[in-house]
Amino acid sequence: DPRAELKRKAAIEAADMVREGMVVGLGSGSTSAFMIEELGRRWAEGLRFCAIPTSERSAEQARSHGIRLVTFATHPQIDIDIDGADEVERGSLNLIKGLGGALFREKIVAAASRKFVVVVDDSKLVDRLGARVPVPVEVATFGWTSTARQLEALGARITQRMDRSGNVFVTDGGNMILDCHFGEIADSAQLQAQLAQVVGVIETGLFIGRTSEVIVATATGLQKLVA
Ligand code: DER
Repeated sequence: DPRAELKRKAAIEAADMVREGMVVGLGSGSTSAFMIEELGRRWAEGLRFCAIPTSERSAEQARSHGIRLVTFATHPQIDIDIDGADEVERGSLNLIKGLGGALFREKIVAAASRKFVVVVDDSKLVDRLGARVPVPVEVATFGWTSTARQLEALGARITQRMDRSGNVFVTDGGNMILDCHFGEIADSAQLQAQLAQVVGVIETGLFIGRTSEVIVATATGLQKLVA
């Protein structure tokens, strides 16, 4: 993946923002994996911090580096959350996340963080959310076909998220994901409000007004976008 090197550079830049003693939100996905690997290197060099992971997969990777994991029970306030995104809207820095299936815990961690830093390569930048990817929506399994009909009434074409072996994907929280294809979204804040009202919807991959800054890796270097 030629973009892997770009993602890695951006992830290292983000990892550099973690200071001694911080409580760190660990994102999920391939870019976050580079960031966790870099934090593992810094932990091995003696940097001490603690972390709250946004997925079992990220937790496993952090544990393999010996990084100290904590929970919200003891650490309700996170200093910096570093995560990837599937789309970043230019200007607003609103996001679509969740193609990795971790959006529910990712949004909880982002919402609990003083600073939410998003790390992407420039292929993720769009003029309008929805341009390239659907909005992942985490729904309760109970009554999901009825929830799906309500989402279709809002204009979504729906695909049920499946896992690699072709079974229905189950999130870390035990729920399902319906990928909602809206096409370009004119007003993502309004859509988020509408989706959140649908009974059976647990959380959506629309991250509106939450981004502190975005580190973008391009072929010619790193860019920093600030909300
Ligand atoms: O699922 C997610 O929200 C991931 O963070 C995703 O948005 C980014 O994954 P990537 O870094 O592998 O592209």
